[in-house]
Amino acid sequence: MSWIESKKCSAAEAAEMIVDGDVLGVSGFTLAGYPKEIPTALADRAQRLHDSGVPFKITLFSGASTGDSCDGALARAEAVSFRMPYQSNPALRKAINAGTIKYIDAHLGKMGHLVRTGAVPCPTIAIVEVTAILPDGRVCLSTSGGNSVTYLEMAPRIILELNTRLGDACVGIHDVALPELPPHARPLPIYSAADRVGDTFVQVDINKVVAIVESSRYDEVTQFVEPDDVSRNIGERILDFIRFEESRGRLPKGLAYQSGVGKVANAVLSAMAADDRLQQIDLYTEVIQEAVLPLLKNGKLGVASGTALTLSESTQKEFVANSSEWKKHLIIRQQEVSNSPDVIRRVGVISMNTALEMDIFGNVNSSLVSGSAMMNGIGGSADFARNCMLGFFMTPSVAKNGAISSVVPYVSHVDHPDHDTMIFVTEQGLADLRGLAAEDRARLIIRNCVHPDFREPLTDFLEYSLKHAKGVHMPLALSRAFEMHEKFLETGKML
Ligand code: 0RQ
Repeated sequence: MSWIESKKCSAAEAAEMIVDGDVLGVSGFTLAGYPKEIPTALADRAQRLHDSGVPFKITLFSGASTGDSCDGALARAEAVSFRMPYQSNPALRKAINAGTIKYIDAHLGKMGHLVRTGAVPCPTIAIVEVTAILPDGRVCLSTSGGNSVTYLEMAPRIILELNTRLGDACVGIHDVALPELPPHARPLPIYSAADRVGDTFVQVDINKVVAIVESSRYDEVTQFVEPDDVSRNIGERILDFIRFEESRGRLPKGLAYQSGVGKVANAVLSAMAADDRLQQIDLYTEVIQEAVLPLLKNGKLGVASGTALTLSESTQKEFVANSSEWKKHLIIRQQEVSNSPDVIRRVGVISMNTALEMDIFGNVNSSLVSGSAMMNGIGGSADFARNCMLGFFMTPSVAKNGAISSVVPYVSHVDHPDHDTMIFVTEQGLADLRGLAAEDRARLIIRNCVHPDFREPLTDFLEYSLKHAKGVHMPLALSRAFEMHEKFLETGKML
């Protein structure tokens, strides 16, 4: 019997190999390419142990968010004590905000580096979804690169979830390489989104493989929803601005695009696909999401380089059916590479990410509602925002049917400081903050981006601050910085 056949077992048997206190390094990034059968079986096992009074919790490291059969199932079974570096699951989010799961949201480009340098615990077991295992121990990763290579290299034990649903569709899309560690690390020679520097397969030490579990489950990604008017409006403003910058000679041809998660990010990609004036473009991004497909189908996509291919079930089937054509346009990298500051600067990226809230001075909060309740995390947005050539933060000007202004006097949590932000966009308009001092930034943001209902209170705050703040360089009156947030917490409305 081959070593591969000898390691095959059921998900329940593999789950028995995981012990209380294990640190799991799982594949998966933005709902793509995570193990499904094993975490579900592990959640069942944890539930049974808890029912009989036996404690059982694990630490869960991933690339980014995983689907409900991993993050959701384990959170509902109360099987997770600690989670890094990104999530978007409602059950997990609830436990994080209730304080029953400790969570650190980290820059996604840095997570692998933290593990490789010993700054966070080394995974005791890697659980990675693959689509092929070769007799010599090489494996083909599935729909995400994430931190899978790091976890496979670092963990002393490996469980492979061999998913057959994708056939050989993923063979050839991966570019398997990691940056060298300092000191004196040499650069990865990636100069454009299309450059490949690594191998297609990952070499695994077969002596570390303790189990192989077969699966045919799809990534749990919801169906793409067409953009609403507000999102479409924001997308069109961004494209108009890019054209304006190009016409002034301030943007060289050939920059690649990065687009974040969420409905507004999808709308921008849809607007690009529909724009007749847009020539072929490359993406150097992290999530290659469904909205990229119209670009591919109408011949506008050169190469999309990312670390995850996040597709709904029906589109995963389409990918399998057309993989030989799609593969010409797709490169999946490890997230230390897709989100590498060094590479992002060299390639030259136009970056577009969504904010929860922005302030009149240029700071952005992407992660914490009212400064304390975790939404998803910072994700890779800062890897791109700080290192891009041109960076947009976008959001509808109001949330919760107008009860909340997305532009506030001062953000309740800073993910992206004013030093890292360039252009704010809402459906009201766009503010180019580059080269503007604090008071000028504030006046432009209030004039161009704020919903009419909130322009007066924000102007009032600015005028008060100019009179009462300790200095006028950054006119921020501390006593009133959070009065809109406090009002919302007290009454459910910021006004
Ligand atoms: O709540 O679902 O209860 O209605 O926040 O907001 O408008 O649906 O926006 O889906 O585009 O997500 C920032 C969360 C936006 C996302 C965020 C409420 C709003 C709604 C969601 P409901 P929308 P989207 C690449 C880059 C950080 C990571 C990142 C995100 C819910 O884009 O996680 O950029 N970004 N990664 O009602 C209170 C406010 C609010 C608010 C909106 N000011 N206060 N609630 N909401 N604004 C990918 C990766 O890194 C993996």
